[in-house]
Amino acid sequence: MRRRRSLSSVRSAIFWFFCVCAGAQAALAQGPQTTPSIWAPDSTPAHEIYGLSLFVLLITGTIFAVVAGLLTYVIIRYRARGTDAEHEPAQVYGSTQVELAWTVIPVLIVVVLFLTTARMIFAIQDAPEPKSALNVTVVGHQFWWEFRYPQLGIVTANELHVPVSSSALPEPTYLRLLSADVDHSFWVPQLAGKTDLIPNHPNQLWFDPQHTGLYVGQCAQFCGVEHALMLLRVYVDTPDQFAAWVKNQQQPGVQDEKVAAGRHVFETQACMNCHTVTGTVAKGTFGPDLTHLMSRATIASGAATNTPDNLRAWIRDPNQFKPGALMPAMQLSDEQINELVAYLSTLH
Ligand code: HEC
Ligand SMILES: [Cu+2]
Repeated sequence: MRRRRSLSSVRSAIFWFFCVCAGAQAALAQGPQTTPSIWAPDSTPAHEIYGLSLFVLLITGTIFAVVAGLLTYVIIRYRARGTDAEHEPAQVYGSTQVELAWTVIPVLIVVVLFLTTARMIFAIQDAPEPKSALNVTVVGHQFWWEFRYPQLGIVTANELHVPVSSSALPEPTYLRLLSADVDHSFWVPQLAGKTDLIPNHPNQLWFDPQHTGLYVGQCAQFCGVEHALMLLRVYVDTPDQFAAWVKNQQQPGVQDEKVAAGRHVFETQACMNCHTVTGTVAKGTFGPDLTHLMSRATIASGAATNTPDNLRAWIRDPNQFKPGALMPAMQLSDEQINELVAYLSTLH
């Protein structure tokens, strides 16, 4: 029995050792990862958080190794042998020195952890915003993200585009975090720490991604039934890609006569009460702006890829992808849905 307990300490020590190795290895990978990763920071705040977590892991890992090591030693060295069990060993009570040691040392350790963490939080939060910074207002909605670029006059949803920020040309992105309903949390672990979007309490977050590509994240605060399908995509573009994206987003919705039937359905059904297509009568703001729907790779906050089939299925019944999503199934005919999808497919 005792031998087995010491074995399990050894086993968990090995487990932790492998965790740290796996983390260190993943950290060597550069650039965006396909799943949210805390092991591959790629922006200043994320690097700072990563460094701090390694420091915390080192301290707690050392404590674990010392305690587990002593425990293992004592269990093996002083295990019951032969007739030992018949006599109770000498009992020792109270030692001021030992008690002081095991009180003062942990308090000191906690103070060190607290101070390093607090210092890092303030260093990130107080970083002065450079003139070259891009400002984006993020509004959390049940269960999607609204992105507004006040300097550029752009409104989009779910897929954030930002420029890459190199040391030669620093162009960090500063997010102002708001919420339209409940508490959400913006978390793209490779770029920055999680920060909540609280109604009536604007928060701020910044990052300066060092590589181009797609960084993924998610809402990290339970905000309702579809919380788990409130995914985040941050595209880090080269300066040219970003300028082209901005130029396209600033255009009004394309008006193609070939899809007038679908546009008519859109503007005579409730769609227009909840969605905006700039340049048309549709000015709703309850749901995502659809002016450039086709510039997005996914729909419904990453719940499905943006294909005509998925759009059809989504409009027929949003609950198929996202049970609890706040867009109603509108009981439209197949013909109306096909016309709608043809129209939406022109919104590049
Ligand atoms: C009551 C308001 C409401 C109405 C009416 C409505 N929608 Fe929506 N729509 C939403 C909301 C909210 C979402 C976001 C759902 C989510 O991701 O959780 C959405 C999402 C979408 C999306 C995905 C957009 C994206 O970028 O993720 C499309 C496309 C869409 N709606 C089309 C339509 C069409 C077409 C109609 C009319 C047939 C319509 N909607 C009617 C509220 C509405
Ligand atoms: Cu949320």
